[in-house]
Formats: sequence, structure tokens, C-alpha cells
Amino acid sequence: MNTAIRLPIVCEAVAATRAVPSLWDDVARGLFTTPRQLPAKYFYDERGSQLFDQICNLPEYYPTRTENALLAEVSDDIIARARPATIIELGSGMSRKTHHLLKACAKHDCHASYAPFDVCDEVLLLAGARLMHEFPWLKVHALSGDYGAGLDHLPRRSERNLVAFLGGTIGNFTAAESHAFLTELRAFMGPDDRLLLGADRVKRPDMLHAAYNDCAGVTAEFNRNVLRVINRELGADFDVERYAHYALFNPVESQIEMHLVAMRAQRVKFAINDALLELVEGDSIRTEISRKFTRASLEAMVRDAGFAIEQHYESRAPAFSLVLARPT
Ligand code: AVJ
Repeated sequence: MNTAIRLPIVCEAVAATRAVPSLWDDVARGLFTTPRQLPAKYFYDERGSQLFDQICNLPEYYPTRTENALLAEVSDDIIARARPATIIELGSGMSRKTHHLLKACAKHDCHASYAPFDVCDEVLLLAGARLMHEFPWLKVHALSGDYGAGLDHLPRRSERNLVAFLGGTIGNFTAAESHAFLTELRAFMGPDDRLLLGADRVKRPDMLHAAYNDCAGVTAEFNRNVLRVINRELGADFDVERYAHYALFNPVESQIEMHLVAMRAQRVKFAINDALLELVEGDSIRTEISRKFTRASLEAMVRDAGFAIEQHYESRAPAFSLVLARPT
């Protein structure tokens, strides 16, 4: 039995580099002009995060289990190459994928510390405690903040960081946003740091379509949840059930697009600023893009941001990629 006294989880707030638009800013800009669109980050309140967890377990939604299986397979190689003193994970959530990396650390006698970076303090502490239970040697230095607000104040506590950005979240950024984000990450990184990036790959449109149109309707609920968030946060009165979930694969842009389509006209009132949004039947709001890469387009994106590809791991079908890259 391990009776060692464990240090509590340290949780540090990471100050924003720049101000990020508020929900109202994004609503004012995104819903009162056409084509209507919202940033994908607003799905994730408590209910939205629970729905996303459910999505990850759906039979049609292959990315999570595919990335997880791939990580299980290649974590040894990743750790052997990166030999990190610290694993920094951006958007760590419940840190479910990190388990494989830490197991590989233990195996390689590479007792890295873990720095999960996420917006939610409670989740950071919960996830940190769970990992420390599994890996008694682990030091967790949680970082609370918004990685979208910049990385200038993200602490570099060692010279060998493995910076992980997993789950395919990079796909939710436009090409311009991805480039800006990866360039910023590159600027944060030192010569011995490594980037580990997870990204979903283009494949048969029917498989992509099914992953975002599950039979159980969980993705539809997840999509509509953004309207619930807006209702609550901005005192709006979206008639949530009257918006249809519509997700399609756009092969020209190589991206899934999720929309909410008004099934009837609605005048949406916002308590904030007394704003009124008039929607007619058929009006749509694009709530998310999820880009699907080829091996080449993914590598090009990473290289363009100032990285060299060290290793590109890919799953068997359905295809998913993990790219290990170093700054050039
Ligand atoms: C957050 C990128 C993992 O784009 O596939 C799942 C979010 N949206 N179903 C994705 C999502 C609809 C997801 N990621």
C-alpha cells in the first residue's frame, strides 16, 4: 500500500494576453448579420459537456475512441522521442486521453509533471485528483484560463514540454484561426519542446455524416444546447425545440458544418440591451465547423506555423492522425 503523503494539486490562474469577445459580442456580430454563425466554444456549459461526453460514446462517433486507441498504441514512442519533463495539455477537460501518455512515462521512468490547461477549475481539480490516484508519483500543476485568450502568461516550468492539443479540436478553427493559434503556440515553445496534435481525417462522406447525425439524437441536443446557453446567459428566449439540427459534410471545404435551422419564424428577445432578433422560417445559424484533413493538408498546416514533423501516426480506418512536431 502506498502511504506516501501527496501534495495537493496546485491550480494557477493564467492571465489573458488579450481580451476575448464576450458571448454578447459574438452574438451581436454573429447572429444579427448573415450568414449567421457562432463560435463552437459556447456549447460547453455543464450540460453541453455532459452531452459531448455522451457523443464520445456513440457508436457513430468514431473520433474519440479512434484517437484513444491510437494513443494507446503510440504513447510509448511519443514519450521515448519527446522525453518530457512536463506534459502541458490545452483544453484538457477530464484528461481521459492523458492516461496513455502517463502510463508510457511511468514505463520509461520519465516522471513528467502534468499541467492541464482548461477553463473550468472544478474539472481541473477533479481530473487532476483522478490521475494522481492512478499515478502516485504524478505532480499536477493545473492551469486555469482560456487558451483562446493567448499564451503569453502560460508558465514554462521546464525546458522539455510536450504540448498536447488533442481530440481534433483544431478542426473547429478556421484555416486562419488554426494558423494564428499554432503560430502562437510555436512562439511559446522552446527548442526541446514538442507539439502533439490530434486531428480528424477526411473519409467517406457517409461515415462523416453519420458521426454528426447520430440515431439517438445526442448531437442534435448538443447543437441546440448553444441556444440554451444564450437564453440563460443573455436572457434570451429562443424557442429551442423549434430549431432543427442540420449537419452536413461540405466536401469543397472538407468540413462538417453544423447548423440550427428555424422551423418557424421567431422574434427572439434579448434582455441584455433590449435587442430583438427576427428570424423567418428556414433561417439558419452555423454553430460549428469541424475540418477533416488529409495527411498532406494536416502536415502543411503544422509546417506553415513553424514546425517540422517528427512523426505522423495514423490509425487504421476510420482514419485519425496524431502529429508529433518540433519547432524549427
Ligand atoms: C470537439 C472537435 C472533438 O468537432 O468532432 C462533436 C465536437 N461536434 N460532435 C468535433 C463535436 C459535434 C468535436 N470536437
